[in-house]
Amino acid sequence: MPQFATETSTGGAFVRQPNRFTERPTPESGRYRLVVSLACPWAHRAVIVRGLLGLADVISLAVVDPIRDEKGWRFPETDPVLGIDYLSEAYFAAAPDYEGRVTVPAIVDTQTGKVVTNDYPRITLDLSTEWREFHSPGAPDLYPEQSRGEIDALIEPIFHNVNNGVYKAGFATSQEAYEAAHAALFAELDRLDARLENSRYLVGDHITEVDVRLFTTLVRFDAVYHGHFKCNRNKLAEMPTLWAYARDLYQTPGFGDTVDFDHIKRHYYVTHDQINPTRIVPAGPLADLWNLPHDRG
Ligand SMILES: N[C@@H](CCC(=O)N[C@@H](CS)C(=O)NCC(=O)O)C(=O)O
Repeated sequence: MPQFATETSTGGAFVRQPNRFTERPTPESGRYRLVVSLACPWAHRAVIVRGLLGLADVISLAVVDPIRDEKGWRFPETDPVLGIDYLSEAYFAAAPDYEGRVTVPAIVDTQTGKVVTNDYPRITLDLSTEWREFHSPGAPDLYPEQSRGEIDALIEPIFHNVNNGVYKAGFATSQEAYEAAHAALFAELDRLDARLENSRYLVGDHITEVDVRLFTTLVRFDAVYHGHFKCNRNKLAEMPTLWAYARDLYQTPGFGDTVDFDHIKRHYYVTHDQINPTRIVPAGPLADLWNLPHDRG
């Protein structure tokens, strides 16, 4: 029987499983379905990039229920396009012996019903570079060739210290592992805060892939990571530059309109029994704060 293990811990330190499905879909309009949870920061990247590039009519979107049950990610109703109730069905269609975790985001081939890729870092880069012929006119270049070195150099520490860093803090089962993750996280946020004092975005004058990747963690920070994952040296709202930067992105079309705080909070607080056994979902913070003026630009 396949296991639906949640994130694992080794020696007290959180270890993320490698992505199993790494095929790269050949771009074709109407063929693929992007399956996401609006709670998930890795899936959220793909939702934002798909929207910014104008691919909404090219790749359809399916949103799972934010609470995984014992069979994993479930569609609120049988998915009208794929005709399945659980995302795992698309994984097993591709690999009947699959024993890894069934994760979002996943791209499913609507012709075969099989998952093609759950390789989340590749998915967004491919949407930018391989799906260009389907981008809407005037779509932003989120991964411009001349800036790739700089973008990649930032993606790396942001992944380890921030995107995955919050999970390392939250899922640590030893004090040392937690403290190491917490320290690395805030050291990185301090560096980013300083970097953003003199520039609106992380690289150049335009939004790029790395802004999207940082945003999906920042937008969850005060609602979830600060309390639930104990990332609490301070709140995002107490780091003026980073907080204004995050609000600036939030107020940019294609960002804030993809954020679902209800899914985000219910997923984390209800799903991680070891961390929050009561499953109480906190009432705050106020989502309205995200619409405060940011004075950047
Ligand atoms: N596929 C990646 C990243 C995506 C990921 O972790 N997604 C989470 C939601 S945020 C998920 O689907 N978890 C399902 C599970 O652990 O069973 C991984 O395995 O590390």
